[in-house]
Amino acid sequence: MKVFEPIQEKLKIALDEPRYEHTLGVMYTAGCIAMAHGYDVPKAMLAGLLHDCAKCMTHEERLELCEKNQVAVTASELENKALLHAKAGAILAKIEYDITDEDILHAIAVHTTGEPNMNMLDKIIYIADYIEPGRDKAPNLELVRALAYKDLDACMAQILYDTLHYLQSRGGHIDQTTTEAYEFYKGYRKEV
Ligand code: DGI
Ligand code: FE
Ligand code: FE
Repeated sequence: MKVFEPIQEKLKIALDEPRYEHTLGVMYTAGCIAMAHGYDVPKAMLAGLLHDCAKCMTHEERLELCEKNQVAVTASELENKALLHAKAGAILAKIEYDITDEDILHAIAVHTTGEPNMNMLDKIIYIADYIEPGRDKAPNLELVRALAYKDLDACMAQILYDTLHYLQSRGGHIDQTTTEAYEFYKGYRKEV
């Protein structure tokens, strides 16, 4: 959409090419999921477009960004460098891309771990990130893609279940928020 072009031009410079491609995938997928559930489509697209805006900075740059904006970094985010781009992304979306909508900033902040009791935009972005067309490695992708348009909570439950299993198999530290999110959503999971 024309209104997103200035942001797209900026992101094209801030991100590497595969990440920019992924970002467009998430933008369109978030728009589609929003349509299916009667949510504000441009708002979901904008959140999708910006969700990984801090992904291609260094860990040090992300730490500095948090510090300068008085945002606390957890021990888990210090230890697991894959996590901080979500929180840093929300800060960057606000100060660098002039986003004032708190729902969009929140959806960006929680897009990696999820959290208990997410609002509709949070779920749309979390799910779009996992199922966008460029993703091909996740287990149960066909099921999760179908659920995205039918039942957001069941979809969340399945993605969190598969993500926890993946993280466990990798043997890395699992962020407490990811576990809490799964505990919240697991009751919605449909047996596969
Ligand atoms: O930024 P993307 O690659 O598009 O996707 P994302 O924001 O979901 O980040 C995925 C990465 O985050 C992946 O490397 C796994 C990691 N991750 C997600 N939850 C946890 C986690 N890593 C740790 N250590 N603990 C978690 O709970
Ligand atoms: Fe991300
Ligand atoms: Fe992403």
